[in-house]
Formats: sequence, C-alpha cells, structure tokens
Amino acid sequence: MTETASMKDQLLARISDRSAVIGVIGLGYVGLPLAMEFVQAGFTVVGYDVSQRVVDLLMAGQSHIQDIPAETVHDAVTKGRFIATAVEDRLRECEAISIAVPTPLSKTRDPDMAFVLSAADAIARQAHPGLCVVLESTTYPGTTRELLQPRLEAQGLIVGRDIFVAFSPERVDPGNPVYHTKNTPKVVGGITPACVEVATALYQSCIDIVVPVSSPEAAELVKLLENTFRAVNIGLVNEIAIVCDKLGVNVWEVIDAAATKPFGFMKFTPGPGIGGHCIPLDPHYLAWKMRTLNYKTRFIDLASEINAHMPEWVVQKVADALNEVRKAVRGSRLLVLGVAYKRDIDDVRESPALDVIRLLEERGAHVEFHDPFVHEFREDGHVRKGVELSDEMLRWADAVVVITDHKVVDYQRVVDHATLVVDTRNVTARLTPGRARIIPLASGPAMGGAK
Ligand code: SAJ
Repeated sequence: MTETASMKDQLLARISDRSAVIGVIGLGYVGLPLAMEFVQAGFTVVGYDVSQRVVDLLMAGQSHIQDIPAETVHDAVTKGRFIATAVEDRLRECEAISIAVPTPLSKTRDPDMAFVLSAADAIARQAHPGLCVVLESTTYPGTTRELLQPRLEAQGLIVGRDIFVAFSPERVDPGNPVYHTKNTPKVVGGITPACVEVATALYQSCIDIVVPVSSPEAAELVKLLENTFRAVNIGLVNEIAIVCDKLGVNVWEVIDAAATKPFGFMKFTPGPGIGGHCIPLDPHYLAWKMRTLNYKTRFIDLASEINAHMPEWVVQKVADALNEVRKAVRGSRLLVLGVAYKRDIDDVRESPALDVIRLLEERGAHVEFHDPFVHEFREDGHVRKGVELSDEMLRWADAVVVITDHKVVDYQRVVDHATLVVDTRNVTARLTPGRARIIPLASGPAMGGAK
C-alpha cells in the first residue's frame, strides 16, 4: 500500500510543484484554451492532435481558435512550455492527460464515439503507472467507466491505484466575453476517491473553482442537464412564439415582461431554431442512453421536435410574406442575414440558417447570404460564398431574412433599403420605420381592433 500511496502522492506532488507534464488530446475550442491555462499555471504541456495542419500552425505561433490570441500560443511555444504534436508517442511523457475531442452524433442521432475511442486507445498504448486521465468530451453517462476504464486496465493498470480516471465536462462558451476556461467552475467526477482527489488537484492548479462530485456518471450527467435545460427552455419559448402568433400577441413583449420577475424565471428567446455543437446534440446523448434502458425521455424529444420545426416555421413566414405581395417563393431573390449558429461568432455548425437556406432553395428561391463573421462555408462538399452587405443587395432582394442577429450589422440601413424583412430575432423592434415591411417571427392576426 505504501507503494500505491506514494504513486498517488508522487503525482500530487508533481502537480503541486508543476513538474508534471500535462497532455491535452484535441486542440480545438476546448483543448487549446485548456492547454494554455495549464501553461499559464506553470506546466509544460504536450498538445496532441491528429491534424498536422493544426499542429503546424500552433508550432508556428498562430492560433485557429477565436478566443485564444496568437501571441498566447507564440509565447508558450517559444518558451518551450507548449509542444503541439501529431506523434502519439509524445503522450508517454505526460503524467496527466485531458481528452477534448469531438463527440458528434450520427445521422440517426446516435453517439459517434470514434474520436473518444481513438484517444482512449492512444492513451492505453502510452499509459504508465502514475497517470491521470480525464475525459472532457460531452458524452452519455457511463462512457468513462465503460469505454475508458477497461482500455486502461487492459494494460495491467489498476484504476485508483496505478492510474487515476475521471470525467470533467467542458464548459467553454465560444466568444463569451466574461467566462473563460479559468473562471468557469469545473465539475470533476472520478472512478474512485483517489481519482477524484488527483483530478481535482490537477484542475485546481489552473481553474479558480473545482467542484468534485462522487462519480464520473454524475459529472457526465451534470453537463447533459445543463444543456438539456437550455434545449427544453428554448423549445418552450419557441412554442410560446407559435402560441403568440396564433393569438396575435407580441412574443417579445410577453417574454420581456415575464423577465421582470426577479425570481423563479430565466429568460430565453425564440428564434429560427438552435445550432452549435452543444445544445442541439447534447440532449440526444441522454436520450440515446435512456433508450438502451427502455426509457423514453419525452421532454428531450418534444423540445427537439419543436426546435427542429422552427426553420420550417420561418420559411412559411417568408412564403406568406411574399404571397402578400403576389410573389411566389419560386424565383424570388432572398438575402439571409447571419448564418453563424449564434450572434457575434463565426461558427456555422448545425446552424438553423443552413436549414432555412436549404428549405428556401428546395422551393425554388435564389438565396444569397451575408454574415460579417462568415464569408464562406463548406456544405455537402462545396463552398458557399457570402455577399457584401450593400444598399444594392438590400434592394435586389425580394425579402431579407434575419436569422442570426450579429450586433455589428446596421439594421436601420437594412429596413431603410429592403422591401421586406422577415425578422426572426427581433432586431427591428426599436428602429425608425423605413422602406421595408417587417414580418416578425411571430405575428399572427391582430386580436380585435383594426387589422
Ligand atoms: N438560442 C435560442 N434562444 C435562446 C438561447 C439560444 O434560440 O434563448 C439558440 C442560439 O441561437 C443557438 C443555440 O440556441 O443557435 C445554442 O445557443 P447557446 O446560447 O446555448 O450557445 P452554445 O451552443 O454556444 O452553448 C454554449 C453552451 N456551453 C457549453 O456547453 C459549455 C451552453 O451550456 C452555454 O450556456 C451557452 O454556450 C451560453 O450560455 O452561451
């Protein structure tokens, strides 16, 4: 037992004096900021990524992640405190490894664990006694115990004695000006108490608040609860938008007034659907796991159904608005404003704008897009380029469809030059009336009074 205690104590000591080498697998929007926090805390970090392009640009002192300035990377590399590599063997130098690889869903909404399994197998090949492994990728409850632990124990390592295994959900909010990796509380759940102790010490070295929980399953569920909570509440306000449309009530007025309640309410806003790599996907990890246990997570499924319907709702609004001026969707010229999945970022993953564009083009419209953060994006293997926002472009369009409400766009200019604006984000509410007719996301027949 003395040997074992010294194994854990040795690792705790090397974390404490910063002599431990830290590995981060996956140098994306989660892994790179985490790697930089470990460097900032005084560690040497080996960043492992399968993309040689990413490795090369990082070793050249550049950054491909919006929230990490190039000089931060350049500093870490020139000081020899950060080594990006695509060579798996370098992981053997590490005493702690965090896994921050993608966990996408397949087309049938089943978890695609290929990246996690590949990382787990790489670690297993390089594992040695005195190693702490933490999975950060969002996944279904049970992944750490069922997929990660056995692969490490297959090397003859005993979890909680020779090797320490935990789950710690990533809570990176891309583009958030206030919350970054260091000042966002970090939940940690280990396979054994010793695993919790080591993983907690690891993250306490670089993150302000660490919140230990009793198991990896609890930590896996924390993340899924956080994002399912959002998906369900967004689904709720999207349904309220449809309700308001049918009642002829202004949904934004209703939500803003409800938000004056100082307790027991949290504001969410309706929109054209949900995008990103978290909210549309994370709840399905829980739904999938529960299906294997013969339980149907009805809240998740219903919210998903409502949120997924919103692009069609928007397209119907466009069709109705064109119809009012005797225009068909087919052959109409439409300008979509904003394709990123949320405002003021450049990420289009799962963006509802892509669905709206596809649906409009299926109905025969000619669709262009403008997004100040996204000049082009790749879809189904081909590149789609945006257009500059000009008065001519605004007048060219039979309708302008605001999908993502980037703050930098001059919406007064839009309403001054466009003919018709379908506003799914309420960006036109406080503007001076201009040339354009405005169609809000929810704008049913006015109740009573003159039309
Ligand atoms: N959305 C709405 N109405 C809302 C909020 C969001 O329609 O009231 C839409 C957005 O337009 C977007 C999608 O939902 O298309 C997701 O938006 P989000 O604000 O949840 O942003 P994400 O996907 O970047 O979520 C991340 C999550 N962070 C992590 O998973 C670590 C989430 O937990 C954060 O709460 C969220 O950022 C945040 O607060 O910004």
